[in-house]
Amino acid sequence: MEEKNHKKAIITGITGQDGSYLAELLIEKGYEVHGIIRRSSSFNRGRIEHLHPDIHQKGPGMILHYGDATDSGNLFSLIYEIQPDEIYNLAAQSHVRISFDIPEYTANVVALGAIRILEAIRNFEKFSGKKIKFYQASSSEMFGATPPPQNEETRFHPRSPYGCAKVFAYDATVNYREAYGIFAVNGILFNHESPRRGENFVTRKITRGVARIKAGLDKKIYLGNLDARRDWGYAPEYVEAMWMMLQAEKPDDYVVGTGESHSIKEFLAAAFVSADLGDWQKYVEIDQRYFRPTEVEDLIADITKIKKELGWSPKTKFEDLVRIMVDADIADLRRTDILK
Ligand code: NAP
Ligand code: F7E
Repeated sequence: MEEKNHKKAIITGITGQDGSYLAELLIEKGYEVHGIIRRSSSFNRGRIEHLHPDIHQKGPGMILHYGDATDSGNLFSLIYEIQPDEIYNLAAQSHVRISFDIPEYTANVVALGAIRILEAIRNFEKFSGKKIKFYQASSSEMFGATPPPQNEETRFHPRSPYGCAKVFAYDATVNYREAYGIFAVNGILFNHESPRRGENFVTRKITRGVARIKAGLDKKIYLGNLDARRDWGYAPEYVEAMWMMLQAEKPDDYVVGTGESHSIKEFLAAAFVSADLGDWQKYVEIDQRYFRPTEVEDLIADITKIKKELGWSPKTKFEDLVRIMVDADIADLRRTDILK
Protein backbone atom coordinates (compact mmCIF):
# COMPACT_ATOMS: atom_id res chain seq x y z
CA MET A 1 0.00 0.00 0.00
CA GLU A 2 1.24 3.53 -0.80
CA GLU A 3 2.49 5.26 2.33
CA LYS A 4 0.67 8.49 3.21
CA ASN A 5 2.68 11.66 3.78
CA HIS A 6 1.21 13.59 6.68
CA LYS A 7 3.62 16.51 6.51
CA LYS A 8 2.34 20.04 6.90
CA ALA A 9 3.95 23.02 5.20
CA ILE A 10 3.38 26.75 5.44
CA ILE A 11 4.07 28.81 2.32
CA THR A 12 4.29 32.58 2.67
CA GLY A 13 3.84 34.26 -0.73
CA ILE A 14 1.64 31.38 -1.96
CA THR A 15 -0.21 33.69 -4.38
CA GLY A 16 3.03 34.55 -6.23
CA GLN A 17 4.70 32.77 -9.14
CA ASP A 18 6.85 30.42 -7.03
CA GLY A 19 4.29 29.97 -4.27
CA SER A 20 1.75 28.64 -6.74
CA TYR A 21 4.16 26.10 -8.28
CA LEU A 22 5.44 25.05 -4.87
CA ALA A 23 1.89 24.54 -3.58
CA GLU A 24 1.17 22.28 -6.59
CA LEU A 25 4.34 20.28 -5.95
CA LEU A 26 3.70 19.80 -2.23
CA ILE A 27 0.03 18.87 -2.71
CA GLU A 28 1.16 16.32 -5.31
CA LYS A 29 3.52 14.90 -2.68
CA GLY A 30 0.65 14.56 -0.19
CA TYR A 31 1.42 17.56 2.03
CA GLU A 32 -1.20 19.57 3.83
CA VAL A 33 -0.33 23.01 2.47
CA HIS A 34 -1.11 26.15 4.46
CA GLY A 35 -0.81 29.36 2.48
CA ILE A 36 -0.61 32.84 3.95
CA ILE A 37 -2.44 35.40 1.84
CA ARG A 38 -2.85 39.15 2.16
CA ARG A 39 -6.20 40.83 2.31
CA SER A 40 -6.62 42.75 -0.91
CA SER A 41 -9.43 44.85 -2.37
CA SER A 42 -9.02 43.09 -5.69
CA PHE A 43 -8.73 39.37 -6.31
CA ASN A 44 -5.15 38.12 -5.77
CA ARG A 45 -5.56 34.31 -5.92
CA GLY A 46 -5.58 33.80 -9.68
CA ARG A 47 -2.46 31.61 -9.64
CA ILE A 48 -3.76 29.19 -6.98
CA GLU A 49 -7.48 29.14 -7.66
CA HIS A 50 -7.21 25.81 -9.49
CA LEU A 51 -5.80 24.13 -6.35
CA HIS A 52 -8.97 24.52 -4.30
CA PRO A 53 -10.75 21.37 -5.57
CA ASP A 54 -7.86 19.30 -4.22
CA ILE A 55 -9.21 19.87 -0.73
CA HIS A 56 -12.06 17.52 -1.67
CA GLN A 57 -10.24 15.16 -4.03
CA LYS A 58 -6.89 14.33 -2.42
CA GLY A 59 -7.23 14.88 1.29
CA PRO A 60 -6.20 18.05 3.02
CA GLY A 61 -4.70 19.90 0.00
CA MET A 62 -4.49 23.66 0.45
CA ILE A 63 -5.76 25.76 3.34
CA LEU A 64 -5.50 29.56 3.20
CA HIS A 65 -5.00 31.96 6.12
CA TYR A 66 -4.98 35.73 6.15
CA GLY A 67 -1.68 37.20 7.28
CA ASP A 68 1.19 39.49 6.45
CA ALA A 69 4.99 39.35 6.62
CA THR A 70 4.91 42.61 8.58
CA ASP A 71 2.66 41.21 11.34
CA SER A 72 4.65 39.26 13.98
CA GLY A 73 1.64 38.36 16.12
CA ASN A 74 -0.16 36.83 13.17
CA LEU A 75 2.92 34.80 12.13
CA PHE A 76 3.45 33.53 15.70
CA SER A 77 -0.22 32.47 16.04
CA LEU A 78 -0.26 30.70 12.68
CA ILE A 79 2.92 28.76 13.47
CA TYR A 80 1.61 27.72 16.91
CA GLU A 81 -1.80 26.81 15.45
CA ILE A 82 -0.60 24.87 12.39
CA GLN A 83 2.59 23.35 13.89
CA PRO A 84 4.13 22.82 10.45
CA ASP A 85 7.02 20.51 9.58
CA GLU A 86 8.33 22.95 6.97
CA ILE A 87 8.04 26.68 6.29
CA TYR A 88 8.87 28.16 2.88
CA ASN A 89 9.33 31.91 3.21
CA LEU A 90 8.58 33.27 -0.27
CA ALA A 91 6.72 36.46 0.68
CA ALA A 92 8.43 39.58 -0.67
CA GLN A 93 8.07 42.94 -2.32
CA SER A 94 10.09 41.26 -5.06
CA HIS A 95 10.40 43.98 -7.71
CA VAL A 96 13.95 45.37 -7.75
CA ARG A 97 13.22 48.74 -9.42
CA ILE A 98 10.19 49.38 -7.23
CA SER A 99 12.37 48.74 -4.16
CA PHE A 100 14.08 52.07 -4.93
CA ASP A 101 10.66 53.78 -4.59
CA ILE A 102 9.61 51.97 -1.39
CA PRO A 103 12.90 50.95 0.30
CA GLU A 104 11.64 50.98 3.89
CA TYR A 105 8.58 48.89 3.12
CA THR A 106 10.72 46.47 1.06
CA ALA A 107 13.13 46.04 3.98
CA ASN A 108 10.25 45.56 6.39
CA VAL A 109 8.71 42.73 4.36
CA VAL A 110 11.90 41.12 3.02
CA ALA A 111 14.47 41.57 5.80
CA LEU A 112 12.34 41.78 8.95
CA GLY A 113 9.78 39.36 7.52
CA ALA A 114 12.39 36.60 7.58
CA ILE A 115 13.57 37.34 11.12
CA ARG A 116 9.97 37.47 12.38
CA ILE A 117 9.45 33.89 11.18
CA LEU A 118 12.83 32.71 12.47
CA GLU A 119 12.01 34.17 15.90
CA ALA A 120 8.63 32.43 15.88
CA ILE A 121 10.32 29.13 14.99
CA ARG A 122 12.95 29.56 17.73
CA ASN A 123 10.23 30.27 20.26
CA PHE A 124 8.01 27.42 19.08
CA GLU A 125 10.86 24.87 19.08
CA LYS A 126 11.90 25.93 22.60
CA PHE A 127 8.43 25.50 24.07
CA SER A 128 7.12 22.53 22.08
CA GLY A 129 10.31 20.51 21.52
CA LYS A 130 9.09 20.01 17.93
CA LYS A 131 11.40 20.95 15.01
CA ILE A 132 10.44 23.07 12.00
CA LYS A 133 12.53 23.25 8.81
CA PHE A 134 12.84 26.72 7.28
CA TYR A 135 13.49 27.70 3.65
CA GLN A 136 14.49 31.30 2.89
CA ALA A 137 13.99 32.60 -0.67
CA SER A 138 17.38 34.23 -1.16
CA SER A 139 18.33 35.82 -4.45
CA SER A 140 21.14 36.25 -6.97
CA GLU A 141 20.45 39.99 -6.52
CA MET A 142 22.62 39.68 -3.38
CA PHE A 143 25.69 39.22 -5.66
CA GLY A 144 24.84 42.45 -7.46
CA ALA A 145 28.05 44.01 -8.72
CA THR A 146 30.33 41.00 -8.17
CA PRO A 147 31.20 39.61 -11.61
CA PRO A 148 30.09 36.11 -12.69
CA PRO A 149 30.17 33.20 -12.29
CA GLN A 150 28.59 33.40 -8.81
CA ASN A 151 28.46 30.54 -6.30
CA GLU A 152 27.99 29.98 -2.55
CA GLU A 153 31.44 31.50 -1.81
CA THR A 154 30.97 34.66 -3.89
CA ARG A 155 31.03 38.02 -2.06
CA PHE A 156 27.69 39.83 -1.80
CA HIS A 157 27.55 43.35 -3.24
CA PRO A 158 23.85 44.21 -3.52
CA ARG A 159 22.79 47.04 -5.84
CA SER A 160 19.25 47.83 -4.62
CA PRO A 161 17.23 48.13 -1.41
CA TYR A 162 15.73 44.74 -2.37
CA GLY A 163 19.19 43.16 -2.66
CA CYS A 164 20.28 44.70 0.68
CA ALA A 165 17.16 43.37 2.40
CA LYS A 166 17.75 39.88 0.96
CA VAL A 167 21.33 39.92 2.32
CA PHE A 168 19.97 40.67 5.81
CA ALA A 169 17.46 37.80 5.54
CA TYR A 170 20.21 35.48 4.25
CA ASP A 171 22.50 36.35 7.17
CA ALA A 172 19.67 35.97 9.69
CA THR A 173 18.92 32.49 8.33
CA VAL A 174 22.57 31.41 8.69
CA ASN A 175 22.74 33.00 12.15
CA TYR A 176 19.63 31.19 13.46
CA ARG A 177 21.02 27.92 12.09
CA GLU A 178 24.34 28.44 13.90
CA ALA A 179 22.97 30.00 17.09
CA TYR A 180 19.94 27.78 17.74
CA GLY A 181 20.48 24.69 15.59
CA ILE A 182 17.40 25.42 13.48
CA PHE A 183 17.23 23.51 10.17
CA ALA A 184 17.31 26.75 8.18
CA VAL A 185 18.51 26.99 4.58
CA ASN A 186 18.99 29.64 1.90
CA GLY A 187 18.16 28.85 -1.70
CA ILE A 188 20.07 31.48 -3.68
CA LEU A 189 17.92 31.42 -6.78
CA PHE A 190 18.83 33.14 -10.02
CA ASN A 191 16.02 34.58 -12.17
CA HIS A 192 13.33 32.04 -12.97
CA GLU A 193 10.37 32.69 -15.16
CA SER A 194 7.16 31.11 -16.42
CA PRO A 195 3.75 32.04 -17.81
CA ARG A 196 2.87 32.90 -14.18
CA ARG A 197 5.66 35.51 -13.88
CA GLY A 198 4.43 38.93 -12.73
CA GLU A 199 3.58 41.16 -15.68
CA ASN A 200 6.08 43.92 -14.81
CA PHE A 201 9.20 41.72 -14.81
CA VAL A 202 11.11 42.04 -18.06
CA THR A 203 10.55 38.55 -19.52
CA ARG A 204 6.79 38.56 -19.03
CA LYS A 205 6.54 42.20 -20.10
CA ILE A 206 8.19 41.15 -23.36
CA THR A 207 6.20 37.95 -23.98
CA ARG A 208 2.91 39.66 -23.13
CA GLY A 209 3.90 42.60 -25.34
CA VAL A 210 4.73 40.24 -28.21
CA ALA A 211 1.32 38.56 -27.89
CA ARG A 212 -0.47 41.93 -27.87
CA ILE A 213 1.48 43.17 -30.90
CA LYS A 214 0.67 39.95 -32.75
CA ALA A 215 -3.03 40.40 -31.92
CA GLY A 216 -2.90 44.01 -33.18
CA LEU A 217 -3.65 45.44 -29.71
CA ASP A 218 -0.30 47.27 -29.25
CA LYS A 219 2.39 48.65 -31.55
CA LYS A 220 5.36 48.97 -29.18
CA ILE A 221 6.98 47.67 -26.01
CA TYR A 222 8.71 50.30 -23.84
CA LEU A 223 11.76 49.02 -21.96
CA GLY A 224 14.85 50.18 -20.02
CA ASN A 225 18.39 48.76 -20.08
CA LEU A 226 18.62 46.10 -22.80
CA ASP A 227 22.27 45.21 -22.17
CA ALA A 228 21.85 43.62 -18.74
CA ARG A 229 22.36 39.85 -18.73
CA ARG A 230 20.50 37.30 -16.64
CA ASP A 231 20.65 33.57 -15.95
CA TRP A 232 17.01 32.69 -16.68
CA GLY A 233 15.54 29.31 -15.74
CA TYR A 234 12.09 27.73 -15.62
CA ALA A 235 10.25 28.31 -12.32
CA PRO A 236 8.56 24.88 -11.84
CA GLU A 237 12.01 23.24 -11.78
CA TYR A 238 13.27 25.72 -9.18
CA VAL A 239 10.54 24.96 -6.61
CA GLU A 240 11.65 21.33 -6.78
CA ALA A 241 15.12 22.52 -5.68
CA MET A 242 13.54 24.35 -2.71
CA TRP A 243 11.86 21.15 -1.56
CA MET A 244 15.05 19.11 -2.06
CA MET A 245 16.99 21.48 0.20
CA LEU A 246 14.58 20.79 3.07
CA GLN A 247 14.85 17.01 2.53
CA ALA A 248 18.68 17.04 2.71
CA GLU A 249 20.45 15.41 5.63
CA LYS A 250 21.87 18.69 6.90
CA PRO A 251 20.86 22.31 6.44
CA ASP A 252 23.00 24.27 3.98
CA ASP A 253 22.82 27.05 1.38
CA TYR A 254 22.65 26.40 -2.36
CA VAL A 255 22.88 28.39 -5.59
CA VAL A 256 20.21 27.47 -8.16
CA GLY A 257 20.42 28.55 -11.81
CA THR A 258 21.25 27.31 -15.30
CA GLY A 259 24.90 28.37 -15.73
CA GLU A 260 24.05 30.40 -18.88
CA SER A 261 23.35 34.10 -19.24
CA HIS A 262 21.55 36.04 -21.96
CA SER A 263 20.96 39.74 -22.52
CA ILE A 264 17.51 41.37 -22.68
CA LYS A 265 18.25 41.89 -26.40
CA GLU A 266 18.70 38.12 -26.83
CA PHE A 267 15.42 37.50 -25.00
CA LEU A 268 13.69 40.01 -27.31
CA ALA A 269 15.14 38.37 -30.43
CA ALA A 270 14.02 34.90 -29.32
CA ALA A 271 10.53 36.11 -28.35
CA PHE A 272 9.81 37.97 -31.60
CA VAL A 273 11.12 35.06 -33.69
CA SER A 274 9.00 32.63 -31.69
CA ALA A 275 5.86 34.63 -32.63
CA ASP A 276 6.96 34.99 -36.30
CA LEU A 277 7.13 38.76 -35.95
CA GLY A 278 10.68 39.14 -37.28
CA ASP A 279 13.04 41.91 -36.18
CA TRP A 280 12.32 43.06 -32.58
CA GLN A 281 14.00 46.44 -33.14
CA LYS A 282 10.93 47.67 -35.08
CA TYR A 283 8.76 47.23 -31.99
CA VAL A 284 10.90 48.32 -29.02
CA GLU A 285 11.37 51.84 -27.61
CA ILE A 286 13.59 52.86 -24.71
CA ASP A 287 11.95 54.64 -21.77
CA GLN A 288 14.23 56.12 -19.08
CA ARG A 289 11.71 55.39 -16.34
CA TYR A 290 12.61 51.68 -16.45
CA PHE A 291 16.31 52.23 -15.70
CA ARG A 292 17.57 51.69 -12.14
CA PRO A 293 19.87 54.01 -10.15
CA THR A 294 22.28 51.09 -9.87
CA GLU A 295 22.08 48.07 -12.16
CA VAL A 296 23.12 44.42 -11.82
CA GLU A 297 24.92 43.86 -15.11
CA ASP A 298 25.56 40.14 -15.36
CA LEU A 299 24.55 37.03 -13.43
CA ILE A 300 25.65 33.46 -14.17
CA ALA A 301 25.11 30.70 -11.62
CA ASP A 302 27.80 28.18 -10.79
CA ILE A 303 25.59 25.24 -9.74
CA THR A 304 28.35 22.73 -9.01
CA LYS A 305 27.31 22.33 -5.35
CA ILE A 306 23.60 21.60 -5.76
CA LYS A 307 24.29 19.25 -8.70
CA LYS A 308 26.83 17.27 -6.69
CA GLU A 309 25.16 17.25 -3.25
CA LEU A 310 21.43 17.16 -4.07
CA GLY A 311 21.43 15.91 -7.65
CA TRP A 312 19.39 18.88 -8.94
CA SER A 313 19.96 20.26 -12.42
CA PRO A 314 17.92 22.45 -14.79
CA LYS A 315 16.17 20.91 -17.80
CA THR A 316 14.48 23.68 -19.79
CA LYS A 317 16.77 25.53 -22.22
CA PHE A 318 16.59 29.29 -22.82
CA GLU A 319 14.85 29.10 -26.25
CA ASP A 320 12.27 26.65 -24.87
CA LEU A 321 11.55 28.89 -21.90
CA VAL A 322 10.95 31.87 -24.20
CA ARG A 323 8.67 29.75 -26.43
CA ILE A 324 6.65 28.44 -23.45
CA MET A 325 6.03 32.01 -22.27
CA VAL A 326 5.20 33.48 -25.70
CA ASP A 327 2.83 30.60 -26.53
CA ALA A 328 1.08 30.94 -23.17
CA ASP A 329 0.54 34.69 -23.60
CA ILE A 330 -0.79 34.21 -27.14
CA ALA A 331 -3.15 31.47 -25.92
CA ASP A 332 -4.24 33.67 -23.02
CA LEU A 333 -5.23 36.52 -25.33
CA ARG A 334 -7.14 34.11 -27.59
CA ARG A 335 -9.05 32.79 -24.57
CA THR A 336 -9.93 36.31 -23.48
CA ASP A 337 -11.08 37.11 -27.01
CA ILE A 338 -13.28 34.01 -27.21
CA LEU A 339 -14.80 34.81 -23.81
CA LYS A 340 -15.62 38.33 -25.00
P1 NAP B 1 6.15 37.21 -6.59
O1 NAP B 1 5.47 36.57 -7.74
O2 NAP B 1 6.35 38.68 -6.58
O3 NAP B 1 5.33 36.80 -5.27
C1 NAP B 1 5.56 37.43 -4.04
C2 NAP B 1 4.57 36.89 -3.03
O4 NAP B 1 4.79 37.57 -1.78
C3 NAP B 1 3.09 37.13 -3.41
O5 NAP B 1 2.35 36.04 -2.97
C4 NAP B 1 2.75 38.36 -2.60
O6 NAP B 1 1.38 38.49 -2.31
C5 NAP B 1 3.54 38.06 -1.33
N1 NAP B 1 3.74 39.23 -0.48
C6 NAP B 1 4.20 40.45 -0.85
N2 NAP B 1 4.23 41.27 0.22
C7 NAP B 1 3.75 40.57 1.27
C8 NAP B 1 3.51 40.85 2.62
N3 NAP B 1 3.74 42.07 3.14
N4 NAP B 1 3.03 39.86 3.42
C9 NAP B 1 2.76 38.63 2.92
N5 NAP B 1 2.94 38.32 1.64
C10 NAP B 1 3.44 39.26 0.82
O7 NAP B 1 7.59 36.56 -6.35
P2 NAP B 1 8.19 35.17 -6.92
O8 NAP B 1 8.82 35.45 -8.21
O9 NAP B 1 7.18 34.11 -6.77
O10 NAP B 1 9.38 34.94 -5.89
C11 NAP B 1 9.18 34.23 -4.66
C12 NAP B 1 10.27 34.60 -3.68
O11 NAP B 1 11.55 34.28 -4.23
C13 NAP B 1 10.35 36.07 -3.33
O12 NAP B 1 10.80 36.18 -2.01
C14 NAP B 1 11.42 36.62 -4.27
O13 NAP B 1 12.01 37.78 -3.71
C15 NAP B 1 12.36 35.44 -4.31
N6 NAP B 1 13.16 35.28 -5.53
C16 NAP B 1 12.54 35.27 -6.75
C17 NAP B 1 13.29 35.04 -7.89
C18 NAP B 1 12.67 34.98 -9.25
O14 NAP B 1 13.41 35.05 -10.25
N7 NAP B 1 11.36 34.80 -9.36
C19 NAP B 1 14.69 34.79 -7.78
C20 NAP B 1 15.27 34.79 -6.50
C21 NAP B 1 14.49 35.02 -5.38
P3 NAP B 1 0.36 39.25 -3.31
O15 NAP B 1 0.02 38.24 -4.39
O16 NAP B 1 -0.77 39.58 -2.43
O17 NAP B 1 1.08 40.44 -3.86
O1 F7E C 1 14.77 42.80 -14.60
C1 F7E C 1 16.14 44.99 -17.19
C2 F7E C 1 16.38 45.38 -15.75
O2 F7E C 1 12.74 43.12 -13.22
C3 F7E C 1 15.75 42.07 -15.30
C4 F7E C 1 13.15 39.40 -9.39
O3 F7E C 1 12.44 38.19 -9.44
O4 F7E C 1 15.10 38.35 -10.32
C5 F7E C 1 14.19 39.41 -10.50
O5 F7E C 1 14.86 40.66 -10.48
C6 F7E C 1 16.64 43.02 -16.08
C7 F7E C 1 17.18 44.17 -15.26
O6 F7E C 1 14.24 41.12 -12.82
C8 F7E C 1 13.03 46.56 -18.22
O7 F7E C 1 17.08 46.62 -15.67
C9 F7E C 1 15.04 46.39 -18.98
O8 F7E C 1 18.53 44.36 -15.58
O9 F7E C 1 12.84 41.17 -14.80
P1 F7E C 1 13.54 42.07 -13.87
P2 F7E C 1 15.43 41.35 -11.79
O10 F7E C 1 15.63 42.79 -11.46
O11 F7E C 1 16.61 40.61 -12.30
C10 F7E C 1 15.84 38.38 -9.09
C11 F7E C 1 16.73 37.17 -9.03
C12 F7E C 1 14.96 38.55 -7.91
O12 F7E C 1 15.27 38.06 -6.82
C13 F7E C 1 13.84 39.51 -8.02
O13 F7E C 1 12.85 39.28 -7.03
O14 F7E C 1 15.86 43.60 -17.12
N1 F7E C 1 14.99 45.69 -17.81
N2 F7E C 1 13.85 46.93 -19.24
C14 F7E C 1 13.75 45.78 -17.33
N3 F7E C 1 13.20 45.24 -16.21
C15 F7E C 1 11.89 45.49 -15.99
N4 F7E C 1 11.29 44.94 -14.89
N5 F7E C 1 11.13 46.27 -16.83
C16 F7E C 1 11.66 46.83 -17.98
O15 F7E C 1 10.97 47.54 -18.70
